[in-house]
Amino acid sequence: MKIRDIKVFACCPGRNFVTVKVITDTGVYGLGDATVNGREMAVVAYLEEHVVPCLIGRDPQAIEDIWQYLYKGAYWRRGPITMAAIAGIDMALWDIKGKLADMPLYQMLGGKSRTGVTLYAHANGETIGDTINKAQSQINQGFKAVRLQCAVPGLEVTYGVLGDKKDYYELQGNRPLPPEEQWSTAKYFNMIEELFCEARKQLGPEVKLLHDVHSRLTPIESARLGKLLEPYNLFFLEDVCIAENQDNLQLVRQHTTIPLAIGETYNSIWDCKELIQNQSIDFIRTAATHAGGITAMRRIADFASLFNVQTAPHGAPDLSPICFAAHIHLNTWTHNFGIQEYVGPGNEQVQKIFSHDIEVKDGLAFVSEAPGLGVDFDELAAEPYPYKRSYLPVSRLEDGTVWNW
Ligand code: KDG
Ligand code: MG
Repeated sequence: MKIRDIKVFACCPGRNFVTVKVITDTGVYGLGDATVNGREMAVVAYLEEHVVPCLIGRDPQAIEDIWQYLYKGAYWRRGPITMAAIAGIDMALWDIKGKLADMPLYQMLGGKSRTGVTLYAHANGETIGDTINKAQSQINQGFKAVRLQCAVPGLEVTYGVLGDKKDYYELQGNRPLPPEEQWSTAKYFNMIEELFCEARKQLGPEVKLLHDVHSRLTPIESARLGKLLEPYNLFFLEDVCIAENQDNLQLVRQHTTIPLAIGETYNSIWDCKELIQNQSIDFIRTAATHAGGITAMRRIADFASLFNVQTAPHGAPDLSPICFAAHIHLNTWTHNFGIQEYVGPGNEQVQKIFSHDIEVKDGLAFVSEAPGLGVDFDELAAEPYPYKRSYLPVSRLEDGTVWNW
């Protein structure tokens, strides 16, 4: 069996997705997600110019060899673009293997560790009351875990909450240049404790509450936040400070027992290694699309299990339903799985282009029994929605200093 062709699609049914389709000489094909938000076409070029020509004619069943060939063989290892390109191919090859074996991916990984995958929903509000109402409505729909993000009074736009009240916080139409947003740590601290204090009072002790700081704080401010929020029993605090200097997390750890989650921007097991083996975190948030595919996620999960770190894959809307499907398989298998981020099934066009039968009920996702990943991509349905240039926002302090977004 040989790889006959590899097609790379960039489409924008409301937001951009890069989809890889590996086609074999038997007609069996596999799909992968290679989306890097705001840098999509860099991955397309990397794949089309540097990866696809090397893979035509190869055995699609040699997943490990192809993974190592693309990783070690490039000389330039790691980085978001390289690893997303590898991930797109790797997912597609696992999809093909599952179709050939007539088995869903989770079975090939080792079978079920659980029946359903716990999801956390989002509640993004303009005020504390608004955020809590939105969380209540997620709880009413059956979610047992909700991430709370609230607008910071005095700032026009806050991460997770759009001033213009659109559905989500990033791509909104075709923005020619990155939008700029303001950040004030002092203003944030004036709001954040009350949000969780009120949420616990009104939502009760059972619901799992989470929060994403999106790397806005310094390590010592992070430690302060951890201590402030400890009484409200968060499930985890995410990206409390920047991820590059991993000693930051040790400093936070010395001051607080709040569970810490990090890793959505990490590209490889090497980015997670110190944090996991030093037990500086409780949850590793790598995504299949950004950390090198299923082959890499499997390795990260197993490594994390040695140190009691659980997996909590990133699940923002810039990861396509192909990645979501891969995560549901991985999470069904991974014994040390913690929780999966979930922002809903996407708009009508997304659902039409990427079809699957993953059931979401009572805050749990139930894996597809279809062979491979169990998701399909409708090329014709994607055609009317070509790629649109779009960027994540850039953050500045009130005095104009560029900050972490
Ligand atoms: O592309 C970046 C987004 O996916 C990110 O901002 C979302 O932090 C995020 C999250 O936890 O969903
Ligand atoms: Mg995040």
